[in-house]
Amino acid sequence: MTSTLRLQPRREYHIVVLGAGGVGKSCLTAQFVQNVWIESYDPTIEDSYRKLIDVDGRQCVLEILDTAGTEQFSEELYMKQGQGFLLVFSITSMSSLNELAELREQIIRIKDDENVPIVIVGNKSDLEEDRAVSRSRAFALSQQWGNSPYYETSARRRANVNEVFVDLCRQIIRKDIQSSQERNLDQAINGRLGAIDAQGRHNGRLRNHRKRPKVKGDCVIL
Ligand SMILES: Nc1nc2c(ncn2[C@@H]2O[C@H](COP(=O)(O)OP(=O)(O)OP(=O)(O)O)[C@@H](O)[C@H]2O)c(=O)[nH]1
Ligand SMILES: [Mg+2]
Repeated sequence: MTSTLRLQPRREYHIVVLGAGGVGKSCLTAQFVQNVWIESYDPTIEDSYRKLIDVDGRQCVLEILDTAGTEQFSEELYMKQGQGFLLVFSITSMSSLNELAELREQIIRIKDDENVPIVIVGNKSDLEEDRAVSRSRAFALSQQWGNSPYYETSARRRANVNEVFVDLCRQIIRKDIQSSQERNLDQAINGRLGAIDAQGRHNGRLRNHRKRPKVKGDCVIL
């Protein structure tokens, strides 16, 4: 029994970096993965990276997908595969913030999950003099989006870069542990039912507990 309840989380996590063109997705990713700063702007088609990190003593391999700012056909596929999403805008561009709403809706629809791990990232914080999005505006959005954490980063100065990836990774790990606990519990219950069946002693209460509600017309009988 205890062995079936032991947690065996997967250690490889898929992260997708999304946001409008030019907000700094590739620069953030390059700083995180390779510790380099890229001054030039070379629009991305699609790049992926792998990085091993330690999160609270747990070794995680991150598979990071750096996406194109412009809409791509592959979007749906990588949203399906992604377990956590960095939604990046530039603090110097209100329209880049506004573009995130649609991306978030798309993620939730495709994953069919309101609680997908997400971190909202306001990049280019070194350009304070060009700020077009106030902190309070971004915080309001983060609250509206179920308290998804909000960070301001500077890929140029390497500020808060590790933090956003680690926060996302922690959210994914939490979710991973939760779902493996649920799976194990389900297996334990099924195993118990199987054992009861094998002994020919059906326990009516347990069985009823797992019955789906009967639907008759508009009326649901629980
Ligand atoms: N000042 C400043 N400039 C930045 C920062 N991050 C990125 N940039 C600059 O912004 C431009 C675009 O950065 P990218 O990382 O290529 O942007 P992207 O989001 O990957 O763009 P697409 O691949 O087209 O979607 C580059 O010229 C970067 O040097 C930052 O934190 N501060
Ligand atoms: Mg890019």
